Amino acid sequence: MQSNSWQHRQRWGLLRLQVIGQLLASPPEAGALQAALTALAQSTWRHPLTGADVRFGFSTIERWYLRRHVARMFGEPRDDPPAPPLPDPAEPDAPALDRAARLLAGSARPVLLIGSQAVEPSTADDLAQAISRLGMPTYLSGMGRGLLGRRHPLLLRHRRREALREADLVVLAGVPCDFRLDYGRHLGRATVVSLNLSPAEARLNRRPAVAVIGHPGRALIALAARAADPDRATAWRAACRERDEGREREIGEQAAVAGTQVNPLALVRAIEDVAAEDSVFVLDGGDFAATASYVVAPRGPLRHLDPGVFGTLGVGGGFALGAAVARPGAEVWILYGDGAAAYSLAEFDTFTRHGIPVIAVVGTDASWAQIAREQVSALGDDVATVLRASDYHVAAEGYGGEGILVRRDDEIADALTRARAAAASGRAVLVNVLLDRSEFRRGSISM
Ligand SMILES: Cc1ncc(C[n+]2csc(CCOP(=O)(O)OP(=O)(O)O)c2C)c(N)n1
Ligand SMILES: [Mg+2]
Repeated sequence: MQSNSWQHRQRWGLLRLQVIGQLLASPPEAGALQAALTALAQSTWRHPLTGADVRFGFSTIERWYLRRHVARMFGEPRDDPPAPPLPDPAEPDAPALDRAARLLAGSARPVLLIGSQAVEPSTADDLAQAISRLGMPTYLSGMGRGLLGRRHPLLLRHRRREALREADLVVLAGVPCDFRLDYGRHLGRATVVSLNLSPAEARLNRRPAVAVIGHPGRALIALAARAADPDRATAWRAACRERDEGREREIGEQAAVAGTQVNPLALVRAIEDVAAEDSVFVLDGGDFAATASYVVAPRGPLRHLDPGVFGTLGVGGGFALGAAVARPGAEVWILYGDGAAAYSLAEFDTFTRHGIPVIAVVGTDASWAQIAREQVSALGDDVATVLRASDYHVAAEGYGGEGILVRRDDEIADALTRARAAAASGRAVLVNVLLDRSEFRRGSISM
C-alpha cells in the first residue's frame, strides 16, 4: 500500500515534468506563455496510472508550471517525485547462520573479509566487538576500513592473497567475488560462506557452501552469538600475523631508500605517524593513493573515503568537504595524486570561503603513473600520461589557502607540522610533494 502510493506519486511527478519540462527548461518570452500553455492543453498524454490517452486543462497546466517556476525562482525545495523509501535489509536467515557457525567451528584456517556493505553507522561498534569474538584473521576493504581501529590483534593488511590461498574457510561479509578476488580464483579451495544483501552478489562467480542473505554486518553479529571463539586458530593467526609484519618490515626498508626527491613511502609513513587520532583520510589518485592505503591506517570506523571499486578520480574535494562538515573539529586529510588533484583543486576556493581547514597532500610525480605503468610496458609509449610538476601549492595560495612545497625527504616532518598547525588555526593547506618514481605498485591492477 505504502510503496504503491509512492509509485503513484512518482509516476504523476514524472508525467507533470513531461508536460511542463520544456517550458521550465526555456521559459517563454514575455507574452508568449498563454500560447504555449494553450498548445500543451491541446496535446494528448498517457495517463500515468491507466496508460489511457488523457488531456489536461489550461488552468491545470498553468498551475503546474507556475508552481515549479516560482519555487525555482525563490529557491524553494522542488516538488520532485519523492525518493523511494530505503528497504529495510532482510534479517539474516537463522538456519543458514547455524550452518555457517558449524563450518566455522570445524575450520582450522579461517579468514574473514569485510567490505563496504557490512558497515552501518548504528552498528559499527557492535560489529567490531563481534569480529573480536569471532577470532578470525580479518581483512577490511572499502568502507569497512577503520572498523577495527589502527591496530587490532585480528587485523591484517598485507599478503591477503597468500592468506586466502592457504585458508580452509573464507567468510565474505559484503564482498562479491569480482575482479578484486580474481573472480573467486584467489579463494583457492577454501569453503566459502557469503554474507550479502544481494542473492546475486552472494553467488557471483563462485558458489558458496552457505549464502546468508541479509545485512552482512548484522549477520556477523548474529554469527558471533553462535560461534564465538576469541582464541580460535592461534597458530594460524600467528602465521598470518608474522607474514603481515614481514611485509611491514619490507615497506619500512623501501621507505628508507633515499632518492633525489621524496620517497612516496617515506611520505605516507610520516603522515601515518603524525596524523591525529580523530583524522579522516580521503584518498584520491592512482598509485600514490593506493600506496597510501597500505601505510596510512584509518583511525576508526567511517573515517576513510576513497574513489571506490572503480577508482573514480575526482572525489577528493567533495568528500573532504562532506567529511569536514560531518565531523567538525576533526583533522581532514586529502591524499591526492597530482593527476587526481586536478579534478577538485578548485575546492580550495570553497574551503577558504567556508573556513574549512582541510590538509591536502599532493603526491607530485608529474605523471598519471598508474596508467603509465602498464601503458609503457605494454605499448612502449608514455603518450598522454605525462604531467608537469605544477606549483599546486601556489594554486592553493591563490585560492586563499596556505601552500607548502616539499622537495626532499628531510623536509617532510617540518612541512607536516606546519600543515597541521595551519589546519588547527582554521586554514586550508596544501602540501605539494615532489616525488621520486616508485616501483611499489608494480604488477597491481591498473584502470
Ligand atoms: C575519473 C577518472 N578518470 C580517469 C581514470 C583513470 N585513471 C586511473 S589512475 C589515473 C592516474 C592518476 O594519476 P595520479 O592521481 O597522479 O596518480 P599516480 O598514479 O600518478 O600516483 C587515471 C587517469 C579514473 N580512474 N577516473
Ligand atoms: Mg601522479
